[in-house]
Amino acid sequence: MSLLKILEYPHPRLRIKAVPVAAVNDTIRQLVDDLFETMYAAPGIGLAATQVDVHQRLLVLDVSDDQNESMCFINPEIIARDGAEITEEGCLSVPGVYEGIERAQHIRVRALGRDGNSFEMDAEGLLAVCIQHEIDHLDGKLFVDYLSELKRQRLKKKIVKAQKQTSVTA
Ligand code: GNR
Ligand code: NI
Repeated sequence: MSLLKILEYPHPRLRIKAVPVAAVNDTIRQLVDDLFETMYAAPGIGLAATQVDVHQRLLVLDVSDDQNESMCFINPEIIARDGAEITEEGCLSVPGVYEGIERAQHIRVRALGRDGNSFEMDAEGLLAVCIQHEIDHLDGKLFVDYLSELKRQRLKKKIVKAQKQTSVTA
C-alpha cells in the first residue's frame, strides 16, 4: 500500500482525458487499493485516478458517515440521468474552495468492479454528486469549470499566490 501525491489546480495534468482500463489485473487492483488509502488519509469522500497522475478510467469513493462503504468504479459510464440539484462541492485538487454546483439528481451508472465484473447502480444524493464529480476528473474537468469565468480567475489567482507562498516557506 502507498500514499499517492494528489495534483492541485491549476496543474496541467489534471486536464488529461483518461483512457479506459484495458484489463482489471493485479496492477489495477494495487492502484485501487492505493487510491483508497490516499482518499481515506486525505480525508476525502472520493478520488479519481487522474488526481494522482494516473490517466486511466477508475475512481473510488466512500460517502458513508463511518467511512466503511468503499466503492470502486472502473470504466464508469452514466447511462441515464434526470433531475437537477445544487450541492456544495469541494475537491482535494482545489483545496479550500467550496461552491454550489448543479448536477443531475438521479443517475444510473454502469462500471466494472474491483473483481472485473460489470455492474449497474442507481444513485442519488451525495453519491450521485460524487460519481459525477469523479467522472468529470477522468475527462479532465474540475468543478470550478462550472463557475463563471470571473469567479474562476479570482480563485485561480488566490490559489497560485498561496502555492507560491508555500513553496518559499516549505
Ligand atoms: O472529498 C470530497 N468531497 C466532496 C464534497 C462534495 C462534492 C464532491 C466531493 S469529492 C471530494 C474529493 C475529491 O476531490 N474527489 O475528486
Ligand atoms: Ni475532486
